[in-house]
Amino acid sequence: MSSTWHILGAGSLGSLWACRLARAGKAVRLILRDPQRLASYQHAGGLTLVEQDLPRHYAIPAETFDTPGPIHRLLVACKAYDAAPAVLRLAPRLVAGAEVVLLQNGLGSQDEVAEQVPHVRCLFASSTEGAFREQDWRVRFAGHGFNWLGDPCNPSVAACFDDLGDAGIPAQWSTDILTRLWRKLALNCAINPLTVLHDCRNGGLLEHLAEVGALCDELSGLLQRCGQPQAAEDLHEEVERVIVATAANYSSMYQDVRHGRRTEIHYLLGHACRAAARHGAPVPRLERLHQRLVDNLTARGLPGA
Ligand code: NAD
Ligand code: KPL
Repeated sequence: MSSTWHILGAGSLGSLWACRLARAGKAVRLILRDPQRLASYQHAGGLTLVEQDLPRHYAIPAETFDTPGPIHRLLVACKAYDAAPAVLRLAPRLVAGAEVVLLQNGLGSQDEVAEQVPHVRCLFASSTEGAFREQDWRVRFAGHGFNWLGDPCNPSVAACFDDLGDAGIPAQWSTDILTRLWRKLALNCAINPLTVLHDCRNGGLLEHLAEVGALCDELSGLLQRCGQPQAAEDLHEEVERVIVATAANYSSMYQDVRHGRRTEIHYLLGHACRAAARHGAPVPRLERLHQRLVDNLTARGLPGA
């Protein structure tokens, strides 16, 4: 198996991972959307990663979907709604047993990808690192955090995992990655939609703690019904802790909406509501919240899914 990392999605997190892997001497290749994007990238001459105000340039090679050649190791770093269609285009190049790391927030997109490429090993990731694009091909590392990777179908550590340590990417192999993803999803469901609806920073929810608490109760019940009791433990307390600790920040969903970008609602609140329906769990508050958010997004001309 080749150890070259192909990176699909040269946005915020994709660039952050690509630059760290490349500077550790790992072979990295970016997969760009089309020849126009490739030309724009080649004109820039590489990616720039800004860390602690210091920009550094990385001349990482790039290609498009149509470039021939097998892929053994793929990092999927696009948004949840783009992941499955993008991976499908690469399916013919992915060798049997290739390792595919899925960086998407929320749940649902990982299964969509796995359905498209049953011949590869999908590794689910949950990241608390923060990065954003300052301009095309230039990304700022904004918040140190951590990454958990795991495979819900196979507890053995993936071969690609050692590269992360070598590259200084803080990560742990997790045998309960679904629990981690559910917990993060629940936190995001309790905080992010309300920040959009109340048009506030995370700290603004301190004025709506009853509403937050009622959502946490429903989310905890849902997690139990979905066989994720650990993800439900002390959820309400952690949500309040996160609201206080990130009081000055705008949630990721708030920022998407503010910049007129499509949100990942389908893989967050949408996933929670679909899971509730499948398990026959009544979640009237989550459903009402989902409807209010869809209405709000639609009124702004943004997709409600
Ligand atoms: P982003 O929008 O900055 O980057 C996504 C990139 O994928 C873009 O450059 C886009 O052009 C590219 N892309 C989309 N479809 C493509 C295709 N078909 N072919 C090639 N490229 C394609 O997104 P991001 O912020 O890096 O987020 C990626 C995922 O990571 C999301 O699910 C997000 O929720 C999650 N996440 C992000 C952060 C963060 O700080 N940015 C933190 C934690 C989790
Ligand atoms: O992850 C977050 C986000 O903004 O997406 C936090 C800060 C936890 C709020 O849900």
